[in-house]
Amino acid sequence: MTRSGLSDTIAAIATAPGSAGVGIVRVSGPDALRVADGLFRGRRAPSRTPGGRFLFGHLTGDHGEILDEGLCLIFRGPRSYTGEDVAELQTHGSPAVLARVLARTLELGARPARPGEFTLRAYLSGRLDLAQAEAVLNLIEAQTDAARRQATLGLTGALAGRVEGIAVNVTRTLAALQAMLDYPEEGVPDEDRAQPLTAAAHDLTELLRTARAGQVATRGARLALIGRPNAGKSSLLNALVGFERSIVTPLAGTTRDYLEEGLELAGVPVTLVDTAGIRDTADAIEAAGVRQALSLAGAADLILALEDGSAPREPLPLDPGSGPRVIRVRTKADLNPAWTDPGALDVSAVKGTGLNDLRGAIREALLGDAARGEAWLTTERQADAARRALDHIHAAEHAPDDLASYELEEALRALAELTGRDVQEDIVDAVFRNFCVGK
Ligand SMILES: Nc1nc2c(ncn2[C@@H]2O[C@H](COP(=O)(O)OP(=O)(O)OP(=O)(O)O)[C@@H](O)[C@H]2O)c(=O)[nH]1
Ligand SMILES: [Mg+2]
Repeated sequence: MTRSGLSDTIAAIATAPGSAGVGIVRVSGPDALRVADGLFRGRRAPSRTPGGRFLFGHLTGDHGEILDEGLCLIFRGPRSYTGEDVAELQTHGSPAVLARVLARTLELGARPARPGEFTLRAYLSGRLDLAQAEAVLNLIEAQTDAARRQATLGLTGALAGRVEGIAVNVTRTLAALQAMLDYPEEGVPDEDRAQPLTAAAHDLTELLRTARAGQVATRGARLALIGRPNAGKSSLLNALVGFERSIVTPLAGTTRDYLEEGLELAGVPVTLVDTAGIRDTADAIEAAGVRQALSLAGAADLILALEDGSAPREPLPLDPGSGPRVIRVRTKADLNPAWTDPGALDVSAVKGTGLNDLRGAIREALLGDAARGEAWLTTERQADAARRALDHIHAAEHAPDDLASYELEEALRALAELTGRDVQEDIVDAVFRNFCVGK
């Protein structure tokens, strides 16, 4: 996508494919209202109607024949989504009608919009910062309430506000450093340099902590159920999803292949992965399942490590420390305990006890403090910029003054990138390419 051609007028069907009650063709650009004039018959011509109004009338074909009854919403730049003149033609949501109306706008001089081009124009006209544009994308794609909430927060510019606060502190330190270099005889107190920088590093670390949670809320998380044979993994999966998804028998080694089931847990899209029980075995099929289980555990966002609470304890070969976080679950809590562990959650899949505590622990492990925080980092691009800014700040903390200035300027550049005030064209293009046409 190029910056050129912003002076032309673009059009696209803005609503999802398929039949619906209402469908919208969106037209944006200097000729948007004139294009609308060409196909909309109402009490007034769209180009003679003030912004913020709508007209009721008919959408017509090239011979004036009526295609559908509908509305024309008129926005005049800069007070529109794109910052340009915009006409939104609302018809009944018939794919045939929408296709004809779109074709008409193209005959009248508009060109087909590229994916994300409406939002790109909003960004280029300064209506949205890049983080807000990403929030639009996340909002369109939000399948769950947690994802929707985050995207809405992003839309308000809350993230930009948080980043701005960090940038202010970096700038203060940079100013102090520069004063020192320019007027060495004046003497700038050390705390004027160090303190704002410590605050900036702290805030940035907090913000980075939200990155994983933000991605989890948007994209979902994979949870691997890991344990010895007969620990109750399949039973727990069934209890959490609410139906008999996985085969349960009293025989150890029932599950061999892994299987997945999606559900929403506390507003987060979660994929539960049931795996083969881990043990040494001569059976080649089961051994393959065990290897698979261990590799699924390593790739998961969170591991539920299940141990049978009614049988002698056998430690699981999961290395603590590295790898995904682990929630320990003591299963079969309805039976006589063979052991107890305050670090494990007592759950009975058969009786259904402990399931709510488990759901709470999962939510806490996935979203953590971020669930209570304000704006999150929701894309890898944002997290990467935040990480680089923090690296430069840390480097500045230990560098001589002239080098520190350089590091802080780099940190500010990374922070500006985070909200998109200073980003290279190819990054902007990559962000907008993910949009669908009409957004
Ligand atoms: N009393 C009681 N029995 C349970 C509970 N959960 C599982 N069981 C029993 O334990 C046995 C094994 O359960 P599964 O869910 O198949 O265990 P698994 O970990 O999937 O076993 P594999 O697939 O063989 O690795 C079955 O007979 C279950 O009925 C529980 O909470 N309470
Ligand atoms: Mg099983």
